[in-house]
Amino acid sequence: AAAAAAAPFSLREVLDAFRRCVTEQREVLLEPYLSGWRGLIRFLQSLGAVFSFISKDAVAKVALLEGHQQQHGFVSLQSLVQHELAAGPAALRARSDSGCRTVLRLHRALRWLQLFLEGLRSGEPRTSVLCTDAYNASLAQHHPWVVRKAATVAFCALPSRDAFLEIMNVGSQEEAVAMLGEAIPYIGDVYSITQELFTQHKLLDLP
Ligand code: 1PX
Repeated sequence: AAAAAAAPFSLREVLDAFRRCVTEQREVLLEPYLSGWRGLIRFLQSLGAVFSFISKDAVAKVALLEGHQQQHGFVSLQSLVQHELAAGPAALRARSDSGCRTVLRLHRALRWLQLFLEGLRSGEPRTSVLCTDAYNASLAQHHPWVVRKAATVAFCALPSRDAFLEIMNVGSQEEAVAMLGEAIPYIGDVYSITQELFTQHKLLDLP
């Protein structure tokens, strides 16, 4: 049967989306932001079923944001925040389906990504250690014990660094490491602009 082979995809294009996010006015564009997340999720799904409880949550969050984006025509994170804040901070805090609280979850995960990619680039061969350290320094403090436990168990199923650089599909190990070096600052940029935006509007602790 002519099974549709999954298009080979490179992590280069995925990470490139985060470069396209930031405008000259230092706005974060939603379209490339969500497209970057969709690519990361696809990558995570290709790592196996052990990670599906993580990818399912990420898929739901991206879908929620796509819905808000389509409904209101938001172009940037800034316009989404402006729009939701207009109802007042109390109303925003009371909503469990707000774009802001959902972005905040992805934002914290983006910090994990930044730290994890820095670790991969550094040469440490034990990806589970890299992943656990990155997680403990970012998302873990926002997760209850049972989620932390499940995440830590899943991290043990991560492929080795060599295999990881391979499946990124960017070329040789050297090329993969060089690509990471180029991409990480763009991710850092998206992270710090969002962090500033959420700090400014006191949204960093949205329940
Ligand atoms: C070369 C590297 C590429 C690797 C790509 C991997 C993309 C990872 C995408 C992870 C997105 C995780 C979003 C988590 C958001 C979150 O914190 N959700 C929790 C809170 O949500 P709520 O709506 O209830 O307030 C929710 O409880 C999440 C549950 C699932 C477990 C989350 C564990 C996150 C671990 C992060 C890293 C995993 C990637 C490992 C493989 C490389």
